[in-house]
Amino acid sequence: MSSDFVIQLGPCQLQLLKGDITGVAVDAIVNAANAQLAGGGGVDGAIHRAGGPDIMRELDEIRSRTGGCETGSAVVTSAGRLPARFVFHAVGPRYRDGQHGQPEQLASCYTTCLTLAAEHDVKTISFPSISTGIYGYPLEEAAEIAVKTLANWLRNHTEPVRIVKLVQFSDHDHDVYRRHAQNLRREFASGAHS
Ligand code: AR6
Repeated sequence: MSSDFVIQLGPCQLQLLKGDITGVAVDAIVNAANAQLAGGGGVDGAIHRAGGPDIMRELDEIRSRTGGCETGSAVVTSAGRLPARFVFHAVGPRYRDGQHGQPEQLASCYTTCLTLAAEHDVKTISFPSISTGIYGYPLEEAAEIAVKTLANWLRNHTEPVRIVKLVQFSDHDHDVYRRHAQNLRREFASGAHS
């Protein structure tokens, strides 16, 4: 699956792709998990189906040690049969009203995973559209948070991450992400962020 939209940020690229994240080869795949780390539907179900049972066995062990994972944070497992070394299981906020820290929690999913990437020498990482399925976060708001948070992080921290792939599952989602990424590219070109 090739990327049809790229923002170059110094040595790093932010790419947009449409398709199934479980088929995209990277060092780390980000999952949209729940606080119980219990598996579920959506991309979480797809990752466990494609990756096999080892991933849940590792999550069982993490859950018995820590009780789960806070919203806005993430835990690391190996990737089983997926074309990756790691899965970062990020817990996005369940949308209520866009208040009560939900935008910050969503942004924190992205920055936490990039921090984990740096700790695990991850050069390529893929993200689904966290919280915008079962958790009901409005796509427009979530896409803006995802694109801006990732681009700002990449502009300030380069090593070791080189390529961030944002993977949308539908044409509609892909169009919305493209629009937000195009806006951002225009802002960078006009120097608004320099
Ligand atoms: N590849 C890429 N994106 C996908 C795929 C896939 N194979 N499958 C779904 N998506 P969701 P959430 C998109 O619901 O909103 C689970 O039960 C999907 O179209 O997977 O964060 C967890 O266990 C949507 O755009 O995650 C939690 O309980 C995006 O992935 C809860 O759902 C996220 O949708 C988390 O809900």
